[in-house]
Amino acid sequence: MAKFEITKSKSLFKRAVCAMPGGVNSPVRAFKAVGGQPVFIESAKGQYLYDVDGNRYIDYIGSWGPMILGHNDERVVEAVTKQMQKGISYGAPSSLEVEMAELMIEMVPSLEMVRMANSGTEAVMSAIRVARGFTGRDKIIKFEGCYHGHADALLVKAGSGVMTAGVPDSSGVPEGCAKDTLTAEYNNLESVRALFAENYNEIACVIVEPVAANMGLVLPEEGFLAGLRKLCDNNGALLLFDEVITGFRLGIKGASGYYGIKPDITTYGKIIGGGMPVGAYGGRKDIMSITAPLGNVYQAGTLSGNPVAMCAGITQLRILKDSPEIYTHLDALGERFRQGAARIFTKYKKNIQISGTGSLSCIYFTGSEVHDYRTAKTADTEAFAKYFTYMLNRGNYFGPSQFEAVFISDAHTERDIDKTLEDMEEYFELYP
Ligand code: KE4
Repeated sequence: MAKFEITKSKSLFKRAVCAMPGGVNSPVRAFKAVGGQPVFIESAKGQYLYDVDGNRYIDYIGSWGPMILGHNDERVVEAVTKQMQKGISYGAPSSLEVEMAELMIEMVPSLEMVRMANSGTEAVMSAIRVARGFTGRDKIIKFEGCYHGHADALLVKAGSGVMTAGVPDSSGVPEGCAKDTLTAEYNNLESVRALFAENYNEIACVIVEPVAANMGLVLPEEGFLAGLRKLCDNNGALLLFDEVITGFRLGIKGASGYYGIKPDITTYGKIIGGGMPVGAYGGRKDIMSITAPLGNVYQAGTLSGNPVAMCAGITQLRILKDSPEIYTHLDALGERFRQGAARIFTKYKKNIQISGTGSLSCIYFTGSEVHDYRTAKTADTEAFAKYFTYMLNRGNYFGPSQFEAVFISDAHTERDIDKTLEDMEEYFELYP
């Protein structure tokens, strides 16, 4: 199999590892889970990434979710370029922040008030603080394998890069920070019920990825999300949907609209920034009103509501809101990918699972049906690494970890999906 020539990426990586931990600014990018080294990206357009050695890849990461329209959508670039002529950051209110908040509230029924932040981590950290402030309770419930950013209290049996690194939790998190974080099993309401019973009236909120996209891709089983809603209502706890990935991806109302469950607080990131650094949390007005300066839960950010990020996000959200056919296209491409992959696994009798919904998918190298962290962990990460490397060298750029999702954008075409499936079939032909 001819490997892509990556001479320039190699010399860049040699420098990078001297200047940055692991040579990257986010662990999963380092390719530690798949071997080899990362390629350095020179540019991106539509569904394609171009590395510094001139290799072209069909991009199935999309910057981990933000690039739902594809890279460098002209409409987003034009809006951002125009805004840049007026100023990059003010540190004072701008009309763009009002427009963004009003637009999100208009698009998502459960949102009555919104606060902007600069990352998903910041949004979740702040939302947890608001939940604790509102209920006067300290404990939270999260799910094994779900990832909610790298705030101390959330780095407990987390997914994404933590799961990829195979470290159950991060060092450097004081016992005091993690002790109030209880973990339940995804899709197991009994495990949640037990925690509520053992911690009666002490739980501020349950935080959940309504579609778990950080242990690969695990869908909520029938009744799971509704069951969480009921358990929270019966125990005076808040239900927090972490929609940093699913927000505005599973339709304009995100997962809460897709599954018809109304959370009390929702966190966002990625898509709402159009590729610029962003986060947000929002929900019921009575809850959000305890946030400073209105209430006594403090939260702040120098660049929160940054005009350039708001401009990129507003433009992207308006395109999604005005063009419902985009979601039809995303769903169809996702389905084409999953059905094509399933056909290949059957043909070659491979013990591989394919999961997904809409434009989110995951291929698990395991014979077990994956419905939670424990079953996701049965995946053969070595087998995934071999497959990943082959596909990368054929110009298909997937997340460099078995425990990340496959992201498809509106810029992808049927031809791209079919080309990727042809390469996948070739791989299993060569390596039965
Ligand atoms: P950021 O702080 O990375 O913007 O968002 C954290 C976060 C919160 N909640 C969910 C559900 C998330 O998926 C994320 C971040 N997603 C990962 C991708 N699995 C980011 C990739 C990375 O860490 O480099």
